[in-house]
Amino acid sequence: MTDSTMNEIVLYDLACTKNVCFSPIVWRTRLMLNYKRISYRTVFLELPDIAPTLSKLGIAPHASSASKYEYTVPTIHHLSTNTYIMDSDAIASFLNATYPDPELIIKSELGNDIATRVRRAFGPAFIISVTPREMGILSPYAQEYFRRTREGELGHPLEDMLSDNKEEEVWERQAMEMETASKLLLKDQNQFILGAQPSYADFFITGSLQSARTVDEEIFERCMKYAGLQKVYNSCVPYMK
Ligand SMILES: N[C@@H](CCC(=O)N[C@@H](CS)C(=O)NCC(=O)O)C(=O)O
Repeated sequence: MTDSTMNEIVLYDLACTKNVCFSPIVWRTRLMLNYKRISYRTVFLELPDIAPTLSKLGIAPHASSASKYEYTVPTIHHLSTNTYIMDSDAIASFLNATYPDPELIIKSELGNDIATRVRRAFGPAFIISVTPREMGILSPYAQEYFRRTREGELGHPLEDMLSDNKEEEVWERQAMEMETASKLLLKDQNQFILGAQPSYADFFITGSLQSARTVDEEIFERCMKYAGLQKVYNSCVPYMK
């Protein structure tokens, strides 16, 4: 069974006022769907509607030991088998098993190592620069939820992250590690991290960059000064839609 437009999958994604995908995690799934040329349609959910919508579909919540939130996007509905899958890693495994061609390498020592080093280098700056600015692209309804839940986790107002030059300090503090991570991405002559074809590691990095770009173009431009990130991002542009 497919839906009326013959899509194979419904992708539950996170809504924003720009009406595009902005979650770095959903971008990983989206890039994979696009790379494998799987037809899908998107259902954008406002943050506070994720749990009520997905629970109503009969999806079991995440175990509390596995996730801060009971329900999350990305979630997919594979229409022909009527299977719902929540969690990007589980979705990636399912897509690779169900649509093996073209193959996408999800786990590899080199890919994991590089993605981890890029995350360690850029992650702290992304948290400070991106998180508070997400408020700028959420609807008032989602803003209230986002502020309440994230400030509850952080233990302070979102705006504090941008006060007292904290943002510049973290980018400066991380600069050397960022440069090292960027060089690592340039080491190989191949277009992608693991060779001539993309892998999940490329999508991990590109998803975060595209998310930052949607939240605030300046953060993205700052990242693009690192040639390694620029190379990965540009290589993945064909799979972005
Ligand atoms: N482990 C999950 C994490 C997904 C996740 O945290 N998604 C966020 C959006 S980026 C979410 O759905 N949050 C629900 C909430 O804040 O209530 C995965 O990899 O899919």
